[in-house]
Amino acid sequence: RPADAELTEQAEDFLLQYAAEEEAAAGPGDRLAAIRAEIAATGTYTHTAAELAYGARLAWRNSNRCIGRLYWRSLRVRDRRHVNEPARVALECAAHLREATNGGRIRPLITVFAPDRPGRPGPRIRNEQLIRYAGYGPGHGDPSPSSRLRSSRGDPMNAGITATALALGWQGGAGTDFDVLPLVIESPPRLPRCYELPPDAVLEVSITHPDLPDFPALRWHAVPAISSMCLEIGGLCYPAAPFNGWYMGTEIGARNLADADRYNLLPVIAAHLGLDTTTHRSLWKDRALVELNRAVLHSFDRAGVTITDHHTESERFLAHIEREARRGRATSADWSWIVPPLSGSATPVFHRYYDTTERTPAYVHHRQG
Ligand code: HEM
Ligand code: NRG
Repeated sequence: RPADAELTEQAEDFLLQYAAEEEAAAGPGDRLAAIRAEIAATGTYTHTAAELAYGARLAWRNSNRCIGRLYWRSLRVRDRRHVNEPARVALECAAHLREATNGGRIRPLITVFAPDRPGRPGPRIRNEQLIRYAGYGPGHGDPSPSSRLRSSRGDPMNAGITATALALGWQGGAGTDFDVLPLVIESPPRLPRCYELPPDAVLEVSITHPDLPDFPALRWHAVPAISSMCLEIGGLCYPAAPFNGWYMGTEIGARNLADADRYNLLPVIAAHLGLDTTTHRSLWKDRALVELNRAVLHSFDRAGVTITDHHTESERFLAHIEREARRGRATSADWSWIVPPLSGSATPVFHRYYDTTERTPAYVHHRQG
């Protein structure tokens, strides 16, 4: 079958890279023969635990959009390939979050669930991240304007998954701006179901400003855990493989809370700062952005939750590129994702170009359910 030939080729590419980089790996000859036989017999093959772990780390190293790649070797891997059943996937996601959160000292971690096999797709997590806030259109819930930030509620980016959860019978949404969504998990051909995350699996940080009292009542979750990307290694696809590192402050302060189509808080912060919002020339958006980002970093630090800032992380990323080069490896990157959304030109990652070659293993966005 041509599909088998392609899979065999991708498996060989991965195995050769693994053998070349990991001294521990024996010559790949026997292993390759075994993989060829397994593919001929079953149409697929099975990674060893060590291959899986190395593949997950390589996929991080190959993530051109990620500025945090200096620590790619430190990724911890939870091998849960035997887990397929949605309720157990949900339990393992909660366990992942507890282990990753680690009381605030966040650990980069991935949990890998069952792969797609011929005629037997693996489970899928419909949520974009394990922890996300519901988004409701105008008209939902408590109409009293005093208790709300804006006319619509929550995170507009998650309106779709919120509607899905509500349609599946989710009742948990209190209607605040920060309702943690349930996991929506599906193990085809069964229909998706909702699973509420236990509160002890979700650490959140209240946002306060270091020197402005009565800052608006904001919060954000401690762990960014992307759950909608497939992990591809050697031609195999792991559709449910949630992974996390820690936040860079700008992700929250310059995008999630600031974007006009997200929490849209710059006008609120500017009013709090007493800035003139009638003219662009007061740079009220810029000043509000800086104060919001100071508040995010200050609050995570005060709560003892790992977070990085864009200046530090930019320097680390260039150190990563140099370290990789010393090992004879080129690092590709996507400038438009690497340059931080605040003070780009004040960081060293701005002032250069990057090669954009894409490599595998990789984390990839597949069809959205
Ligand atoms: C993207 C930082 C860990 C894989 C990003 C982005 C940032 C970032 C700032 C851009 C996000 C955006 O603009 O929305 C970090 C930091 C980490 C970390 C500070 C701390 C350890 C990880 C880990 C993995 C990973 C552990 C995988 C194992 C990715 C991928 C993307 C990305 C695949 C692109 C996501 C997409 O296409 O939507 N990272 N990251 N990162 N990161 Fe990292
Ligand atoms: N911007 C998204 C998160 C994307 C990935 N960022 C990380 N990943 N830091 C947000 O929620 O704001 N990570 O694995 O640490």
